Amino acid sequence: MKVAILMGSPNDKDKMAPALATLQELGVDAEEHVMSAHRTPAAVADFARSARQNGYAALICGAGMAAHLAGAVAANTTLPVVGVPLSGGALNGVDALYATVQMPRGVPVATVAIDGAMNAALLVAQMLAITDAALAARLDERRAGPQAGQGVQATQAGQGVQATQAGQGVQATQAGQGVQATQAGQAGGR
Ligand code: C2R
Repeated sequence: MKVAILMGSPNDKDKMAPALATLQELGVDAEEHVMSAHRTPAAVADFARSARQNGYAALICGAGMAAHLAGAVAANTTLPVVGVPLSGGALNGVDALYATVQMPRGVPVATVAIDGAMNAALLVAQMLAITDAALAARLDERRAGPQAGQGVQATQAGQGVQATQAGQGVQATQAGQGVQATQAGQAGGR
């Protein structure tokens, strides 16, 4: 079983890099491909339609602006599709968020936060771990680690030490959203 990480443009690579890095860190086989529902629609449909028979277990799709990639992929497969709206353009990702998350009934795309490539990878890994006890153990170990579930990549992106300093480190993991969020009445609010 492997995971496809699709993105609409080669210019999305940096923002999508945490998905590949996180899956590799967890020992999940993953591949990146650039394709676009707008620019290469036939390639997107072909890839999605043949994904299951080609051994993919899930598809992560990152795109910015008028982000139709995840939806176009979901239209052509019943494998799980996780969408990553990407920042950029005049609306800085809000357009991509709405385009990705607001799918019509019957064709789901599980949408993570704007630029949430790492969470997309973790969500897919958690799906695969339903039937993979060794992967589940690696996820548990990672969640219990000093990076509060954010792993090595967060540190590389400057989110490791800073998040801990802001009170979002180990305590945040233990409490879900951390002591500060609870004090502000935001725990469980979303
Ligand atoms: P370029 O930088 O290549 O012009 O792309 C890409 O994901 C990128 O964020 C600008 C933005 O257009 C996005 N794009 C989509 C799709 N294809 C490309 N949203 C799609 O299929 O949805």
